[in-house]
Amino acid sequence: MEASSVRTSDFTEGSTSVRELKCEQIQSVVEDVLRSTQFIDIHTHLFSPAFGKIGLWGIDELLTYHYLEAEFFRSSEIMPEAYWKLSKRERAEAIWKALFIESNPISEATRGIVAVLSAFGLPTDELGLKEARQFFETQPIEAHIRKVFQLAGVSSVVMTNDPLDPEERPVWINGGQQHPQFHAVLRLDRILWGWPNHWQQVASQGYAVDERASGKSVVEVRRFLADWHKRMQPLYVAVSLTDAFQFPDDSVTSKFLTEAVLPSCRELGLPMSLMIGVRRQVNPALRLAGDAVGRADLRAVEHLCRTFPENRFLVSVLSRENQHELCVYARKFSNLMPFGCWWFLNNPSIVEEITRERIELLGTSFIPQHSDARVLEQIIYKWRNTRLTLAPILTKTYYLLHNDGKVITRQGIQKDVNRLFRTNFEKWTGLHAG
Ligand code: RAT
Ligand code: ZN
Repeated sequence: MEASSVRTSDFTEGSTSVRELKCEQIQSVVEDVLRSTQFIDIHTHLFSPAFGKIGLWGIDELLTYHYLEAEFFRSSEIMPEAYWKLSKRERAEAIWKALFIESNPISEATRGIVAVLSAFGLPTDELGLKEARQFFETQPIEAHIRKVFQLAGVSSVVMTNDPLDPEERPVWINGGQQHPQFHAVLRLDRILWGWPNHWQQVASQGYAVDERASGKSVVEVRRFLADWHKRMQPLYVAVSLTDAFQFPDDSVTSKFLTEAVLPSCRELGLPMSLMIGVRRQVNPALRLAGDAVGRADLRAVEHLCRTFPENRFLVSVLSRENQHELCVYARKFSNLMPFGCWWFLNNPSIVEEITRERIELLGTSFIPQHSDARVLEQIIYKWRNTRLTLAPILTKTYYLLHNDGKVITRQGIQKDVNRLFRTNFEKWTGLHAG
């Protein structure tokens, strides 16, 4: 990389003295800033200890992650029907054998297991599973969480909290959770697209709703949201939507979004997160691993951002083909915050492509990544990989800027990394720094 100059000098900015970086210093400073900055993980499926056994952690949970189950069926003779009859331990053993002993774990999800084991100094060879079980069984959960967060370089994580989940609901009803490193999110899939199968649950909580979402249903859903807002103190409201999502149309989803959820978000000051592009259960035999992806019509996002300028939207799209449009829409609507490289996109080659494009079109006004972790220790490898992928992208960005004639400083790089991985989210949600 040619730099236009190799000037280096100290100067003052406000009252602080800053040092201009030489071109050849940029890479190591970028790496150091990424390493030392604590990120906020804005979307996970993790739970604080208050939720008991629904908070997943340890080697058997790591091995039976649905990303690995999908890969397992490609490398094993065991058919899904037989697999689901096995116990969790037996499933983990089958996956360990097929993906780690009989094959080299070179895929993104399998490499993640290797990285987690080695982060704890555990063997990654044949003995790995046995030793890992012994190790994880003896970890006290609170101290283990602290260690995992420290290894992952995250200060806090955002959960996914469904008020209609029968396992979660009792925890919230009995006082909820106060863990400072776990933030709540009000997830509304069962209401926004699963209404025909779930309205009775809302009714059984004392709200006058009906199957057709008619009569007092809208007003009552707003009352439901206000009550759950009080209980959970969520940072935002969220829903995952299929590639067929349209807005506006004559569905219950459109009706509830327009008349209940978005007005409540405005009143309560909450952003709305839309994760768009899943094709649910293309292979139901694989259960959670049976979902796929489809290209969505992002005119729905255009309509939402234009029609509701006072709502803030956090948007992640699953299809690679939708990424460019999402960036263009973000240039049109300042109430749209693109975030994350989700699920099938969370691979270095695709993260690189998407992140470069976002920087080129949006500067630092987006949130590059979330982990989507379902098992606690996954945040270690997911954030490690994000930092590894981001370092050359940011380095190249500052090389180019340096060549254009701008003075590059550590402080400037730190400000950008803070904005990408912390303050965009803090400002959007009102989360206080810390
Ligand atoms: O990435 C995943 O684990 C998916 O199964 C989904 O949970 C997705 O992240 C979602 O939040 O709907
Ligand atoms: Zn998720």
